[in-house]
This record gives sequence, C-alpha cells and structure tokens, in this order.
Amino acid sequence: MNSGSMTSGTITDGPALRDPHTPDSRLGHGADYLHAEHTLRSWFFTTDHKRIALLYLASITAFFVIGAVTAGLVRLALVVPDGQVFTNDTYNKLFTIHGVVMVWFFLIPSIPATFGNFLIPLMIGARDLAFPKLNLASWYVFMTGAIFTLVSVVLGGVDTGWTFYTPLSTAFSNTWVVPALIGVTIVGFSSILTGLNFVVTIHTMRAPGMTWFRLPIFVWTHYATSLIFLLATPVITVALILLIAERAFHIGVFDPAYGGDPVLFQHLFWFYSHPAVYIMVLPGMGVISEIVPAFAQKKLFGYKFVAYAAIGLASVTFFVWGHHMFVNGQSDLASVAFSVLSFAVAVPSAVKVYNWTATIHKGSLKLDTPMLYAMGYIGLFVLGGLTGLYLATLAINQHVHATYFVVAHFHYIMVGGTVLAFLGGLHFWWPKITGRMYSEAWGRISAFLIFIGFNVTFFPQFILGYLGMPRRYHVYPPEFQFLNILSSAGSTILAVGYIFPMVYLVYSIWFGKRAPANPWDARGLEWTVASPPPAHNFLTEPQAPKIPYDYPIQARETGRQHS
Ligand code: HEM
Ligand SMILES: [Cu+2]
Repeated sequence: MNSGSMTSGTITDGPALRDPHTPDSRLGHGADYLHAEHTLRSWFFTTDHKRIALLYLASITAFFVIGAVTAGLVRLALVVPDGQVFTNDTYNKLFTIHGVVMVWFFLIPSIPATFGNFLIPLMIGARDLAFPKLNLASWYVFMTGAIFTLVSVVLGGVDTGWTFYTPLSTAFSNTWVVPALIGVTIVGFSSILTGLNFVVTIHTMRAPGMTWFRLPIFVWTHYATSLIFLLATPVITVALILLIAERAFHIGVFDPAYGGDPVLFQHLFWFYSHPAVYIMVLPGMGVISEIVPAFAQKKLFGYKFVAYAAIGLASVTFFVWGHHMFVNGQSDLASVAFSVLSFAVAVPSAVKVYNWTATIHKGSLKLDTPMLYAMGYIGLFVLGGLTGLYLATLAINQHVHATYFVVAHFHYIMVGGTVLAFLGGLHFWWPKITGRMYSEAWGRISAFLIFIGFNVTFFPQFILGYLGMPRRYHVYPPEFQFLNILSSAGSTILAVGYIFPMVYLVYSIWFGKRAPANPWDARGLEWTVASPPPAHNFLTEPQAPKIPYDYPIQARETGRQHS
C-alpha cells in the first residue's frame, strides 16, 4: 500500500502500524512528508494531501500577487481625479483582472484548498482524504481553468468586472470575455471535486472515537463550506456555460435582442455568488475558532452553537441572493423578503463573534502573531457584517448601491475576514507545515502593518460611498480626491505588510529554528504528530480526544447552574 492509495475508512491499516521506526521517530525529522521523496515528479504526481496543499499554496500565492499588483495599479489611477494615469479602457481591465483573480483564483480556493487539504485528515485522524487521486486532479483542473483566464488577460484583457453582468458581457464588451468565462467555469469543477472529497472524508474516515461533536470547528466549517461547494457551484457552472453560449451563438437566454432576460443572469449569478461569500468566510471562521482557544488556553465557548452556526450560515446563505438586486426592478415583496432574510444572516454570524469573544474573556492571553491576526479578524469582520446590515436595509441600499460603500463592505469581509484568517492560519500552522519557526518580531510587525494599512485603505471608502462616489469609474469629482489619496496611501502600507511575510516565511524554511510538534501548546490531533508530519500522518493509532478544545481554562458555560 503506498502513500495516498488508501480508501478504507480506518486508520489502523496501512504503513502507520508497519512503520519500522522506533516510537522516537514520531517526533523525528526522518521520513516526514517534505523529505520522503525529492523528485519533481514526486511533487507534481503526488497524492499526499499535504503536498497537494502546498501545490495549492504556491498557486494561490502567485494569483494573490497578480491580484495585488492590479489592485495597486487601480489605486494608483485613483490618486488623481481626472483619469490621467490610465485610459478608461485600461482601468476597466485592471479592476476586472483584480476582481476575477482575487475572487475566483484566490479567495474561493484559499483556505479550503490549502489548510483544508493539509489539516482535515490530520484533524480527524485519517491517513489522507477519501479520494487522493481526485484531490490531485482538482489541482490540475484548477490550474487549467486559471491558464484559460490568464490567456484572456495576455490576449488583451476583459472589462466586464468579476460579475460578468449581462448585457455588457453578452452584447457590448469587445474584450476577451469567452476565454475568461471558460477559465472560471473550469475552476468551478475543482471546487466541486474538493467539496466532494471533504464531505466523504469527514463522513467516513474519522478515527475511532472521533464523533461529530469531538471534531474541531475547523472541520465543521469545512464541512459546511463543502456543502456550498456541492450545492451552489453547479448553478454558476450552468449560468456561465449559458453566458458563453449566449455570447458566442446568441441562443436567446440573457440577451434581450434575442428574446432573453439579462436580469436572469443576475439571479443565477447571485444564487451562487452570495453563498460563495460563505465559501470565503466559513473556512476563515474555522481558522479563528482554532487560534482563539489556543492563545487564550481556554476551551472554545459554546462549541455546539459554533458548530451549528456554521451549518446555519451555510443554509440561510442560499435565501438572500436578491439583496444584490434591490435596485434592479425586482418586486417590492421580493425585496422586503430578501431584506428580512439578509438580516437573519446576522444571527449565526453574531453567534460566532460572541463565542470567540467569550473565549477570550478571562483567558490566559498570548498575543503571538496568529492571535494578532485573529483579533484583527474579529474586529474587521464585525465592521464588514454590520455594514452588510446597512446595505440590506432597503432605503439605505437605494443610496449606496454600486458605490464605494459596497466596495468597503466586502473588502472588510473578504480582506478583513478571509485574508486575515488565511494569514493567521498560515502563521499558526506554519511550524506544522514546514517544521520551522518564523521570526515572531517580524510576524507581529507585519500583522500591525496589515491591520493599519487595511483600515487606512478601506475605511475612507465607506465615507466616499456614503458621499456618493460610484464604483468602477476612473474619473471622479475633485472633492473626493483627499479620501482617495488616503485610500491609496493605505494600500501602500498594506502592500508592505504583505511583502514582509513572503520574505520572512520563505527565509524560515532554510534558516528558521526547528519547530517542536506543538509550539503553541494547542489541542487537536494535528499537534500530536511531528512537525513536519510523517508522510503517512500517524505512526501510531491516533487517540480521539474525549472533549474537543480540552484547554486548561474551562469556560463556565453552565455557570448559571453552578453559581
Ligand atoms: C451580515 C452579513 C451580510 C449582509 C447582510 C450583507 C449584505 C450585502 C448587501 C445587501 C450587498 C449588496 C450591496 C449592493 O450592491 O447594493 C452586499 C454586497 C456584497 N457583499 Fe455582503 N453582506 C453580508 C456579508 C458578506 C460576506 C460574509 C461577504 C464575503 C465573504 C460579503 C461579500 C459581499 C460582496 C462581494 C458584495 C458585492 C458584490 C458586488 O457587487 O461586486 N458580504 N452585501
Ligand atoms: Cu450577498
């Protein structure tokens, strides 16, 4: 039996128990997954979930860089009000590349494809995902899609925005829309394969004793995310295929000139893309739910509520898509219903925030880099979520729809949320993944720079939107210049904050201190194996914990009964 070919549900078979090493090798560095084999082939044809996670990590980092550079150019253009830096055409293409790459090639795969892939088997006590070859296939599918979209950029770009709204995308844009759409369609299949793999793995490959309510919240949120991958992604796939057919063959689905309805595209698009925002935030919530208890050394408050809230979010998220279409002529009844339902989303979101806060309360706090990111995440996510409630209020939406207020809202959620959780998780599990410690001082400096840079970049955009500056224009009235310069200045700080980790983390791979198995004194099966983990994950049968998050300080959840 070789690496990754195991599909049976137990962890007791396979090389784990046949391993010739003495028990000492559990914490040794001999046969870890990084050094098990060295050839290029052993990376590009690996079926080890940990190596596939690293393939994804390299890819999404590259896409993040492309997304970040184009964002920098957009901010550069907006330093002056009269649009002198780029033509309107170039500007439109820049923000489109930024959005397409960030949403479809970074945010959607980010945490699930990297940490989800790496950690789910380790956290549940399994040797790999249920379908290791499918896991590798999903990376190739992802890269194929990405190449199509990047080709459209090389050929001359796309100017529709990441939302590909009709009728612009079908009838008016004369840019490379079709290859970009083909790329995004293909990438969807990689999400579906990953979601399928996670669902089957979590159902069938948990170690003996690892019951549902002993699972780390990270696993719960990835389970919820996988349901969205499976139920929502096929809808965007169909919508995009119809869009390609409409543009290429005028089949008359979305283009009014041929009897179609452009608003139908918006429905199909948001039926996927609103749930997709939970594809982006749920995994981040999972990361935060691991970091906060570890750095408070305290049991996660309200474990079951946090777990149910993940499933709750994954469910209600399917019923609010119309809040993106309040001003598009949908019926008042529909608008009111979508507005009320959108408010309902705030409930499970707030449950999570309260429970993290309650976990921190009276904990024994250590403000190491991962925790700095987690605290930043909580604050920014609250601002992003609360401004979502403003947007979901019908009367306010009339004023701020399609303004910079919306841009600020979703960046607070997607950068303040997903990206900070991603970076927090990267610092938290970096010792596990690489076997090396990074410089804590540089880690903290960068976390501060990112938090400050982020707020200076995006807070002014709330004000700009409130004052009426629309999104997606390269010229604006001169009275908006001051806040735009502030925003662009902030983005420079943010960029520096992003560059530092790329340097000190990579540096640590060769020069960092060797990491112990459990540098943070954290709970969870992933911390019971060596850093980096052995190729086959567990050398002895993993013992599922009796209670999850068994930290020294226990929250007094049942305090009322005892006091
Ligand atoms: C309490 C939860 C939330 C509520 C009530 C909410 C509400 C809204 C509303 C009403 C809009 C439409 C604004 C408009 O175009 O007029 C909007 C836009 C948006 N939201 Fe949220 N939101 C919430 C959470 C999230 C989360 C968690 C994410 C992402 C991870 C997110 C990402 C977005 C994006 C990307 C857009 C803009 C889409 C576009 O036009 O490009 N939102 N939100
Ligand atoms: Cu939405």
